[in-house]
Parts: sequence; structure tokens; C-alpha cells
Amino acid sequence: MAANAILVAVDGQSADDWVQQLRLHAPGRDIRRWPQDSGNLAGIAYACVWRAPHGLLATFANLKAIIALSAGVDHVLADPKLPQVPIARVVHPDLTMRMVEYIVLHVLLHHRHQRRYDAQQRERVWKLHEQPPASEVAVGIMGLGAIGTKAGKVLADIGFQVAGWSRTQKNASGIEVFYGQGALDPFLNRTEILVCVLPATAATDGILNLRLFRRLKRNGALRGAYLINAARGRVQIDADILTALAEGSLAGATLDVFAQEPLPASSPLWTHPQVTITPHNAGDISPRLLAREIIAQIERIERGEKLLHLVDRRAGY
Ligand code: NDP
Ligand code: OXD
Repeated sequence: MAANAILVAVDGQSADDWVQQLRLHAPGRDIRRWPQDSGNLAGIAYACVWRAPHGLLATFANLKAIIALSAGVDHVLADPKLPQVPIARVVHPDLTMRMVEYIVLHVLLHHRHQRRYDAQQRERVWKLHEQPPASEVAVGIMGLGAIGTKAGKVLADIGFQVAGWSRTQKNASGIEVFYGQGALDPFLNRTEILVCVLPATAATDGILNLRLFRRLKRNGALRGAYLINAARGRVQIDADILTALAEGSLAGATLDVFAQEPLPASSPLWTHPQVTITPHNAGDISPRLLAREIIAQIERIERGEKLLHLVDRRAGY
């Protein structure tokens, strides 16, 4: 019999949710949960994965496609035994908007001095700080894909001067576009609040480093440049963030992602007064809202159609 089972291999708590929601949208289908319910591995045709152990996918001899349950696919592409089947990732309005919420929230927390007011409240201090108009603050977004473009448009609607940086040329209304390595410095030189939503690839590893922070424009009223990294921990160098904060090339940072997650308790980032840390929750993927799309992806393959949101293995995203 031809392989047609769907396997959910998810590192974390949502595996049961995924299985339940996928079954709801494809009643009667053979949907399994790794590892306890993997069954005969030769029957597995579709693997839905989030941080599955390396080497696992290679044990499914009849695999037809890999569906990453995430926007970023670095966790899939890092598998040295990755089978040569198509890989799709998540692009969904719910995930995009959650990321946009996070980005706008943290841009505004900095822009409106909210962290300073929080500290003042603890000390019962009543003191105003200069608040520049959004139209005089330059936000720069690294990564003008599904998430970066939408976040840029919302920030531009609020009134910020928004620019984006991508690998290839883009057209996005309300956003000044810079692309390619040669345009990175001009993009940084005009950017006061830097948002990173790049994928983690060989080309972006460690890109958020001291050299880059020193090229950012410092906004006097906001006491310097600000970094928001909601991409992947691999793209930032923690020690360089600490140095940049100490020397003033960064006034502060919001970090959602880290090379090691959970961030070790020993990291000095936890207690740094200018750093805001969140536990990789900028975007959340809801099995309830996404399961229908995942089943639709599988049905596309079964109709002989191409997957949507295919990953380009060579580019790494
Ligand atoms: P997309 O693939 O739609 O966009 C990626 C963007 O990055 C594109 O504009 C691409 O350029 C650009 N890019 C890639 N490589 C380079 C490079 N070397 N130099 C310049 N630009 C580059 O991804 P999404 O917007 O859907 O997601 C972006 C990332 O956000 C994910 O890969 C993931 O790591 C992260 N993420 C984090 C979440 C969280 O909870 N913290 C949740 C969701 C996503 P081009 O347009 O030219 O291809
Ligand atoms: C993603 C994530 O990439 O949740 O979707 O980080």
C-alpha cells in the first residue's frame, strides 16, 4: 500500500494539539504523533515538524514532503541527513499579525520611553521625557518578507520613517527599500530603531554584531539606537550587544530569540537594565488556526500540485 500517513514530530508541548486539530480537519486519515505513536515508518508520507531531532526524517523511506510548523526553517535545514523532498514553511496572516504586534509594541515602548516610566513609577517619580514625533524617527527592518513588509507598513501608517533591507530588490509602498550587501551600510546609517526579522542562514549568522551596531544612527531624544531581534538567536552576538550597550552605540535592546533557548540563567542579558527579554514568543503558531492550511498543503501534493511557501534550500529560507 502506498505511504500516506502524516507524522507530527514537534519538540514541545503542542504535539497533542497539532494531532487533535489535524484529525479534526482530516477525519479518518492516518495521523500519528512522534515518538510514541510513529507506527510503521514506511507508511509515513508527510512529516510536520518543529525542531525534530536530526536524522529522524531520513528514517522515513517513503517521505513525500516536509512541512515545517514554523516560518523559519533553520531547524529543518540544519539536519545533515535531510531527505531530498520538498519543504514548505508557514506563512499565515495570524502568525504575521502576532509578529507585527510584537514589533510595533517594542518600537513604541522605546519610542515612548515606557521602560523609563516603568522605572520611575517604582520610585514614585513624576518626570516627563522629550518625545520626538514618529515622523522624525527612522525605523529600519532587516528582512522584508512576509513579516517585515507588513510590520513596515503598519509602522509607516503610525508615521515612522520606515526602510527595509532585503537580499533582492523589493517594492513596498511607504517603505524605502535597500537591498544587497552593498546597501547595508547606507541602510544602517539612517536607522535609529533596528528590527531584525531575517531568517537564520549562513549569510545572516552573527550579522547583528558590534560593527553593525556602530553604524546605526543615534537619536538624541531617544538616547541612542535601539535593537529589536525577533528573528533567530544565531543572527546576534550576545557579547557584542553587551559591548554596544556599554559604549552607547545601542541605547537598549529587545531580544526574543537566543542561540541557546531557554536563555541560560547565567546570561548577563537577563539582568541588564537596558535589555528586555521575551521567551521566543514574538510569534505564536496556533494549531487551531493553522491545521486546515497544513491539510490543504498535503491535499495539494496529492493532487499533483506544488506546495505553497516552498523553501529554497540553496538560499536557506
Ligand atoms: P521571509 O522568507 O518571508 O522573509 C525573509 C526576508 O529576509 C526576505 O525579505 C529576504 O530577502 C530577507 N533575507 C534573507 N536573507 C538575506 C540576506 N542574506 N540579506 C538580506 N536580506 C535577506 O520570512 P518571514 O518574514 O516569514 O520570517 C522571517 C523570519 O522571522 C523567519 O525566518 C524566522 O526565523 C523569524 N520568525 C521568528 C518568530 C518568533 O517567534 N520570534 C516567529 C516567526 C518568524 P528577499 O525578500 O530578497 O528574499
Ligand atoms: C517561527 C517561530 O519561525 O515560531 O515560526 O519562531
